[in-house]
Amino acid sequence: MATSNGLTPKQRSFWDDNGFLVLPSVFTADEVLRMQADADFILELIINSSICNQRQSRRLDIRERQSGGLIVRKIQPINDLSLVLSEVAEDDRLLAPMSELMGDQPVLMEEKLNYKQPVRALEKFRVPVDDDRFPVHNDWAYYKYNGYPDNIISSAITLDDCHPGNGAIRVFPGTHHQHIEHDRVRNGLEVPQGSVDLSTGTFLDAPAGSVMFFHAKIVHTSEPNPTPNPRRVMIYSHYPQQADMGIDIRNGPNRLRESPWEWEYRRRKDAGEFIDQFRLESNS
Ligand SMILES: O=C(O)CCC(=O)C(=O)O
Ligand SMILES: [Fe+2]
Repeated sequence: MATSNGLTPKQRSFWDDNGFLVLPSVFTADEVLRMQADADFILELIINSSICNQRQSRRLDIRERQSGGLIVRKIQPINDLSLVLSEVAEDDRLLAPMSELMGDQPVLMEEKLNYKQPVRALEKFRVPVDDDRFPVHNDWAYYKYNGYPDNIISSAITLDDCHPGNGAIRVFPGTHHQHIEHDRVRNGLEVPQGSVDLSTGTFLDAPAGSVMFFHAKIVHTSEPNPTPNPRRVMIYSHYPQQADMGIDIRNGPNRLRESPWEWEYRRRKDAGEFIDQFRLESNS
């Protein structure tokens, strides 16, 4: 039987035990198309404005694959660039179950769009030879430096079908019960070797439009996406209102730093002084 906000007792106890919960196909095919279109818009905007301004946007995480070619790992933050995606952050289909799991009103803390999207060679980018994996970590290892509480909930919305073959997120159930101190590694922070059994884990294996809620302390990772197609996941993180942490303390400064460069690009483009050099082949 569903509770008032729609989660069943079974779903709630699954969350308590495991630290994550997947709700398949929450968003309709039309809504997914609109989110994909805005993901494309943001990708073209950030790459073209980086080329136009001859400086790489701080929003853009792009790497050169060992096998050659560039891959966009993520763009962060993004809500100030998309009405569709900023509205999803407030959607009741996210907030109602989340407030039930959190026991408080969720407040948006930050958001990112993890693309894992190969892009055609652009000589303009001098980027490290690396890949699009995410180390074995929990997100609170990062958030705690800003004094955030450890009961933040993130929601990962699949914009493409996700499966073990395209670099899907893999979570390690139950690891949210006890925080593991992380080591610094090349790509950020990682749990020490041997602290989590890497032969285990549950893949976010779900069609586009699904939602996975995950606890800030649950350990997770993802392997590179070996396919030629994007593996896009939109991730919003909300903190409990009682923490009263203000607005966007981790990413606010980068929005302010990047916005004038994006406007400069738009003005030069509108004036015919700059022609876009990057176009996605088709709007997916
Ligand atoms: O998108 C993924 O595969 C994992 C992302 C992740 O763990 C993060 O952005 O913190
Ligand atoms: Fe993460």
